[in-house]
Amino acid sequence: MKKIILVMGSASDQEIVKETAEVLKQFKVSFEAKVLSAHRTPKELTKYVESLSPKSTKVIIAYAGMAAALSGVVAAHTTIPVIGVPIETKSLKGLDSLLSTVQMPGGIPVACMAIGKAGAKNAAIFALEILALSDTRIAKQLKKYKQNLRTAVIKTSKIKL
Ligand code: RP5
Repeated sequence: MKKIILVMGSASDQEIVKETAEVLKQFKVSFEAKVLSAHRTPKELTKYVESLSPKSTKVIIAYAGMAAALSGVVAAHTTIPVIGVPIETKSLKGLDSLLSTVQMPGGIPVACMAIGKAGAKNAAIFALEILALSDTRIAKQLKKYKQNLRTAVIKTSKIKL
């Protein structure tokens, strides 16, 4: 079983999930991706999450839009840390997904990221930061990644308007 699992509520979420996948590939960390819905396939979702062992899987990232129950339901069935990514929606611009993901009751935490692409990218970085606690290769890569972000901003800091 992979250390990082990506679960999306619908195949229609995959464009956003790809943002996470790209970062993980860049860091050469493998992952498994699944489409499972809290509302449409509740039994299959439960069975899958219960099959994951904290001995091998270290982080689960869940992506869902609208009444986004997915990350919370995943968290309800495991002690593996769960990161939630709210998907942007047409009607409410993802505010619906954000509130459904972030407003978890006490005892069942979900680490909620930003709505959409930035959230999906940050989910990858956050998952890597968790792995880096016991993996020096990833820790070194993350340090370099943040240094590169800093350098990129410094390059553009002298701005003429
Ligand atoms: C959620 O409902 C999914 O995560 C998706 O973001 C949203 C809409 O799903 P589709 O109707 O496009 O399958 O469960």
